[in-house]
Amino acid sequence: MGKPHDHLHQRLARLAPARLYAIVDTGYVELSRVPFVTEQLVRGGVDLIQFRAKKQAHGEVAELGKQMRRLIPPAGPLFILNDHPHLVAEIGADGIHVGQDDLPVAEARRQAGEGSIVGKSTHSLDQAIAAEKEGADYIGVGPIFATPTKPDYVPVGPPLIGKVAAAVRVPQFCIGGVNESTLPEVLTAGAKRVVIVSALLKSQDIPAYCRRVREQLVSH
Ligand code: TZP
Ligand code: MG
Repeated sequence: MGKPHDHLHQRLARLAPARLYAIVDTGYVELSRVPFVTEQLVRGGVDLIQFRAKKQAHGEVAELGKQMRRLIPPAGPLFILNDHPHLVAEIGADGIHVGQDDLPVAEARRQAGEGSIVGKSTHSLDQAIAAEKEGADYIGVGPIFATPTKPDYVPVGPPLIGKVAAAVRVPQFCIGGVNESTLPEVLTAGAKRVVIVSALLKSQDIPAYCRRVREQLVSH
């Protein structure tokens, strides 16, 4: 107990059954509402919460991240930071998420702490296979559909989901334009796990939205 390897092992055990991943994205959530939205996602029972603050300065990310950490119970959702691997330990997050243009997985883990989960975004079958080989603990696959949350990306479409599932073992979270209406198509394409950003953040009742999505995820 207490060694980085044990921490990672325990975190991976919590990651394995995860199905629903939410992102607190400051492009949608005013900074003053970050704590409230975090609480609502915890109440909704999401399995992972990522903090994504593309426009905030380092110090602000650290402050908000620490606030979020206090609201996310230790046995609750895994808490993943987007970018800023060197803030993971200070915040007490469980891991780091990197994109294709960010640090390699091993370097991100070294900076975040060896007990940290590392997730990576992928946008093709080749990238998905490469991310697993590189040591990513989970991957994001998308954007499945066109989405204003990531406007510059060409959607990969649902057919990629089955191809990745057949080629990769680490958990795969389908992302991009996923919401309670598009979820049936994503599940039919072979998805078991999803990330939902704007649909959750814009919902008037986040816990209820989470419950409806989980109902679909488990009953498929
Ligand atoms: N990476 C691929 S799509 C995406 C990210 C961060 C955004 C998904 O957001 P939304 O609002 O769920 O479509
Ligand atoms: Mg990044």
